[in-house]
Amino acid sequence: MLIRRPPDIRESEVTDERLYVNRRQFIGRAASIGAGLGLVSAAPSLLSCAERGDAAGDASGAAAQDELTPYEDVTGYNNFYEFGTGKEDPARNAHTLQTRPWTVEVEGECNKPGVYDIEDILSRYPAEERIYRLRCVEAWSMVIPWLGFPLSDFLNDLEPTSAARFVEFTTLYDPEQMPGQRRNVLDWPYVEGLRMDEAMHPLAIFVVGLYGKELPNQNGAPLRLVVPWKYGFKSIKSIVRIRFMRRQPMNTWAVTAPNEYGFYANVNPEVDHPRWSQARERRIGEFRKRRTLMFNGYAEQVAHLYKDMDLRKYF
Ligand SMILES: Nc1nc2c(c(=O)[nH]1)N[C@H]1C(S)=C(S)[C@@H](COP(=O)(O)O)O[C@H]1N2
Ligand SMILES: [Mo]
Repeated sequence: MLIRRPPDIRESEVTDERLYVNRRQFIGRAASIGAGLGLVSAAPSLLSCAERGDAAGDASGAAAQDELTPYEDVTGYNNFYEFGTGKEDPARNAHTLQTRPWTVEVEGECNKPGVYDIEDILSRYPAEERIYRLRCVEAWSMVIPWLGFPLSDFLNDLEPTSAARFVEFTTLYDPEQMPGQRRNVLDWPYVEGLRMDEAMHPLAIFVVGLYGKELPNQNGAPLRLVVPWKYGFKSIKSIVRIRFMRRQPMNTWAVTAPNEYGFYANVNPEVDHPRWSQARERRIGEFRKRRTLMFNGYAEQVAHLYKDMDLRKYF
């Protein structure tokens, strides 16, 4: 099949005039603080990084040799239950989400609690491209050129105290904007959490865009987490609150089905989901099944975080 690369995507195919203007503003802002993400320069760098499998790609998680999942699939086949439970629902319904104005509330065990404006976050933390695999618990996967910045950059600036052992993230709750929240399919709002050392790992990023563009609503605009060695459900979308905690937070899927979804949710081909195997996965756009890799292929970088843990117990 034809795998489309970023330079092959014509502007008119992927966006409308309004988004185009937004994107120019977004990119202009990033460029003004030195990220150099101009549209013209972004495309060739995407191509060369993906094709060369160069050092930058390897450092960002060794996914550089993988074919990128086409833009249409990344933005058209989603899990975002706030907009429906079908894979095509988010792309169809997420236009009701208003991503400006947008604030992120910070609370708990840190010296800099407060309300942070998304514009300030975007201008303070330059977005860089990271090509990561995303492995959904439902045994499909994608390879996505995210635009984001290390989660640790932001968290460190909030000065967590020594009492902070976990960090919790919460999605917007607003059934007007998120019609899926009118049904009790999940315990709203969607909540996720990480242990502090996981959150500080350089592979964990806050994402603000993909394929060189502003993040589409269905992918979790304006700010989402991406933790590439964990099942996709840990990568919480449209975040409005961050809380530093002494105790392990609850997370939505573990609340919903505690025997099926744990807190850690590390990608692990050796621990099956109670209703299906996790040994293989289907890369979206392919027909053959691939072997699922331990920690989604990031074992070299992250296995030390779990070295004394029983991964069957802490699944
Ligand atoms: N708020 C929220 N975040 C969410 C979800 C969701 O339903 N609501 N789904 C998760 C799941 S199960 C996956 S696989 C990824 C999908 O991310 P993508 O649609 O950008 O590929 O988002 C995760 N983040
Ligand atoms: Mo998922």
